[in-house]
Amino acid sequence: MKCAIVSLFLIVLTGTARLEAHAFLKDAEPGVGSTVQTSPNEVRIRFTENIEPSFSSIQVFDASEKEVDKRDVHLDRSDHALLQISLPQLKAGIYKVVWRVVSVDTHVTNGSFTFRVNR
Ligand SMILES: [Cu+2]
Repeated sequence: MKCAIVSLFLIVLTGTARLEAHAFLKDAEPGVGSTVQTSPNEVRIRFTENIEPSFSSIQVFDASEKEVDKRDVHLDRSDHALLQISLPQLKAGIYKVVWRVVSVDTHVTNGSFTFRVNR
């Protein structure tokens, strides 16, 4: 009987874990690992969950690790799963995007990717 209760408990736990929704990167612009021919005006990342903007960030670094974004990270007005940050005119090169977000369920996730500007 004790064993059955433990098993049931495990099933419930597993079920909960599967239903839990964390914010992961769904798609990005410029795309993950992509090459673009013109300097993008912004980096836009769409997540799988809505984002809490006050605790979320995107940073964009050039090859010398210098932050190049305009530090104005904000959510799209109508899509709260879409976080964006403005960029100045970028020179040709490889840029690294580092994101760290808190979804509305308060879970923290982070990641990074690169894109290349070919001009
Ligand atoms: Cu979550």
